[in-house]
Amino acid sequence: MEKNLKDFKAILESRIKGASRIFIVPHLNIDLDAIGSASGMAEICSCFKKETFIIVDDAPSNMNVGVRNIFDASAERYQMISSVELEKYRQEDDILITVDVSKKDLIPSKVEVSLSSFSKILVLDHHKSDEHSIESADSHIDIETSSTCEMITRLMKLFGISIDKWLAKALLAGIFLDTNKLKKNTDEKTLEIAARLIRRGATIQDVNDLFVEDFENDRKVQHLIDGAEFVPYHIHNVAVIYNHEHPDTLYTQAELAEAADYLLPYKVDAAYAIGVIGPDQIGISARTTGGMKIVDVMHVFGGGGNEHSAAAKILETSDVFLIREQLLKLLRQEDFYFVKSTALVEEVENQQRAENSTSDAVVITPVEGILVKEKKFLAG
Ligand SMILES: [Mn+2]
Repeated sequence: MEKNLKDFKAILESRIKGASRIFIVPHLNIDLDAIGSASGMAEICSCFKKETFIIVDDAPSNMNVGVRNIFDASAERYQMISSVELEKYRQEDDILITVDVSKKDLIPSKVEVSLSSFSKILVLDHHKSDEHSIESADSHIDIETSSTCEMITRLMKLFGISIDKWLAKALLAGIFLDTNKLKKNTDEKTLEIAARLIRRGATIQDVNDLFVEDFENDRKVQHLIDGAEFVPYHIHNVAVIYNHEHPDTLYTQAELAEAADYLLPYKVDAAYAIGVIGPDQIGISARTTGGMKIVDVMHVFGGGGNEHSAAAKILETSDVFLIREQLLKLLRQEDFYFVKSTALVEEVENQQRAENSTSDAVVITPVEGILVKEKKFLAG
């Protein structure tokens, strides 16, 4: 692996030296690994006194707090352009380096259409390549490595380029993102690289600070989750989430998805979050751990998805209660559920019997005439 990276280092050096200008492209929907590795690559190129540009099309307002922090600082240190500006900076013998991405549809389309105009293209990535990947003899794709930031840190070591405190933080942030803070895809080498960056001045606290959630957004989603009702249908449990207090609250489909995701670990076959997503538009986001055919349910509402996550957009209504009722009716149909093992059915039925004789938390909703337990789980 190290030998491969050494080979790549030699190629990179000769390509940089032969280039007029260098353009670095991280993937769209930029994340901490992409912006960190783009910054590190820009640092390497600037050590060769080459004019270097990082191409980012994402609107800063759409970035999360941590990405925005690194992006803003990176834009102060390096030349950041959008793909629309690319043409005016182009010269002959320019090279393009993609970082944390190899697939054509994950880079700005304006860059994709001009791929053939670059004298050389280099790809540095840790994602599996496929038929949609950019073809280049100068690629280094290593899916064994935790992150592109880990690769960049190794490259900088091979080049003997010093890493300052800010860059150390940016690179460690990328490693943290892709390893879920060193909890996955982490081996001895990753830890060594992390330690190296910490010695260069990155602190765990500084990096953790980049992972803060947006408080307002978090409160909004939590408030939506407060409206969850847990509906037991025979042996199945489903969570339906909606804002009964303020049914007109505007949500994004991502917020609905976040709310549905949140409920999944609580022994439900599926969770559905319903909310207004636009004028006369209601969104439903559905999640399942595998017990329910949520795609089939979302099909009824004109939506779709895959076996674990699905969604629908319903037009010409903003009546959350109406959609909830329609959904509850569908959820009573047995054929939307996967069959459970007899042992599990027995266990659930026993628990139901035990609970029904003691519980006073069961209420009958007048609208539906079905059993609804507010914020209480059937099988605990
Ligand atoms: Mn990555």
